[in-house]
Amino acid sequence: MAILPIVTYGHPALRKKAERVSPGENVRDLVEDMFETMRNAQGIGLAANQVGVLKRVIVMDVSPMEEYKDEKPRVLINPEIISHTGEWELEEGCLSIPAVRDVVTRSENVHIKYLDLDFDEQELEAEGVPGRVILHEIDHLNGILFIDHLSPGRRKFHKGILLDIKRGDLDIPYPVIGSQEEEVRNS
Ligand code: GNR
Ligand code: NI
Repeated sequence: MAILPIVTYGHPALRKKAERVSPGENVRDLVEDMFETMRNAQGIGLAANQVGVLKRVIVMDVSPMEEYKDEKPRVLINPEIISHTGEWELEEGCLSIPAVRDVVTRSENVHIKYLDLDFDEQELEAEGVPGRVILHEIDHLNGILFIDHLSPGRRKFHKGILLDIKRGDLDIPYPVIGSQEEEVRNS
């Protein structure tokens, strides 16, 4: 078990499309580390891109929220959206973009299929916050961040803090790898 550093805004892994996991591949250790990393950072979802691993793996646990305290932790491997309906606005945040929060409009209900840790196919219909987290995390697997859904005006509003994150000038209360470290390593 290990807490992995979370990659922050500006790191190339956040802009890459993660690859499907092939059945039989061992992702158990990765999943365990992702849960530990997510909980240490007090997040309710995490996509593998956020720990620099380009595989289509998501962990989520919304049970810290009073309204969802009975929800079980979930592992979603190779998730696919079957259908989605409705529309609602919710303020989102992202462990890779700390200190930025803004309202995003997404579908309200989402029907997905995915593989569980035993590579058995599962289906899930989610709404509310669980549905929201699923859509946020599937975006990550496709290299998309929640700020991409904001209007140009709202993005401009966050420009300063985004630059701070990229420069590594922000104090973040959990282990991270910024774009700086990546540049150093590649040079
Ligand atoms: O912890 C998180 N909270 C959250 C709140 C509203 C919408 C989405 C999220 S996911 C986020 C953790 C994260 O960055 N996952 O990628
Ligand atoms: Ni996120």
